[in-house]
Amino acid sequence: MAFETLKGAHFRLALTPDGWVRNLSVQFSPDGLIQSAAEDDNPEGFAVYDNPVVPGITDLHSHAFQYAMAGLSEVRRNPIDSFWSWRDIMYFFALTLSPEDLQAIAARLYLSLLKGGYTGIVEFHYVHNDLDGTPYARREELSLGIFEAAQATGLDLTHLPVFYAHSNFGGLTPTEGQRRFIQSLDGYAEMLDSLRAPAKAAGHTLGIAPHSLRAATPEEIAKLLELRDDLIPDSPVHIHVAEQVKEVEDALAWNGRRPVEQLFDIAPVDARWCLIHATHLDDREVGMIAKSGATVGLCPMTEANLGDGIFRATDYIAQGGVFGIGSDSNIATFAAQELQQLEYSQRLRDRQRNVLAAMDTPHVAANLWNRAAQGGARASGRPEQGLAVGGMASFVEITSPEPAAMLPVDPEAALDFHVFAGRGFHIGDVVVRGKKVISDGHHPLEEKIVTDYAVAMARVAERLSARKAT
Ligand code: NGQ
Ligand code: ZN
Repeated sequence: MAFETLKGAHFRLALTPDGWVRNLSVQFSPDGLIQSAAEDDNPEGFAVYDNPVVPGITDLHSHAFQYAMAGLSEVRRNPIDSFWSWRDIMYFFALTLSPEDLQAIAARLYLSLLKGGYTGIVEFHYVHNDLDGTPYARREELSLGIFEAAQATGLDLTHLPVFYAHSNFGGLTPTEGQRRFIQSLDGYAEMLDSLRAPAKAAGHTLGIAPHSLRAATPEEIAKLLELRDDLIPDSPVHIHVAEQVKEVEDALAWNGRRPVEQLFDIAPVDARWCLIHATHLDDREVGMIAKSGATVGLCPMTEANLGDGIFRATDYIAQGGVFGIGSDSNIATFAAQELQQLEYSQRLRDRQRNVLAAMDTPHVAANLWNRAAQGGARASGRPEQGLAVGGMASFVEITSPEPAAMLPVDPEAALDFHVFAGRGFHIGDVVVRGKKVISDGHHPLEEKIVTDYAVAMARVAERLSARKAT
């Protein structure tokens, strides 16, 4: 898709890493970075943004296919429903989707994410095989559909083919329901290798992802890290860890070590790593992650939806820990909603207000937004993010659905309004690496993407009811 390329922009009010700045002109390099920034009266005549502008956030964790099942698992079917009963429904759903469906779902999701304040995505992709569990003729078939979706929508993609081989700690045999995810190390290596050329041609970043310590053994993780050093050195490594209490219990039962401890035992966790969820941590583990420079990938709306628990954000941030946000199951697609939920989880636990602010950034939303933008960039293997020289030319214009009393008095409250009283989370233009992909809330391929999705959903609904009937 050919989008309009901007040479620069002039912001009346922009959130920079140092806080809000007025009358900021930024000039972009051909590769979509900010090459100069100055407070001036727009001598170059760049496109002017009257509404507040904030850096685009990279959504650091998504399973695109789950977007299409959002809302289908909110019915109690057991005396106690849990993450694990949700997972059974999710497996059932995954066994219904064709390659065309997956691509249509991913494009629809990515369109929503762009309109939700995100300019990048890290796709944690683990549906690899055909319905019967055999690899496609091209092993990377479904990954290529994700590439297509990213290109059509203009969302900046970091693609993580996931290694998935077992059903629990100790290398247990996978279940029938997991058959679309399962690969040998050799098959995985072949797929990763085949993805390198198309990723490079399209400007996507690649990384690796052992699904979890449940799905990959320590030996397999060591092999995956070697493979990454050979094929895609220095690229990101993501893993799900310590999301559920049962996972901590199973880890302890297996070798007496908690999941995060196990991870640090077996792997050189550093700033290239992203630990997804890390919900259940003891004091030592909070410190270990913060010190490592790894990003914690928080997915607050999904974690709330699945009943995971509350991340120790206050302790972790106090120790200098880096975090970003992910939409994960895609039950929600607005960055603002994730940040709101993150702050509210801490308020509810601590019975306080304005918890995740900082001394130098008292506005909660600005503090969370900038940190999540920086964490997302780190976890996705991209340049620094922030509206300053060297940052990505990826930004989002925040519009207001109705006049707000405090905005003329305190324009910087616009982001607080967006995050905590968004009333629909209105967004105007979205620019990704210098390209305007959303213009005044609209995407040029919107109609086609929405129609393709509707057609795919009709097919999926038919297959779901046929399978339910049998
Ligand atoms: C996933 N989702 O891979 O989609 C997981 C569930 C698992 C989240 N953890 C499967 N939110 O962890 O076993
Ligand atoms: Zn996940």
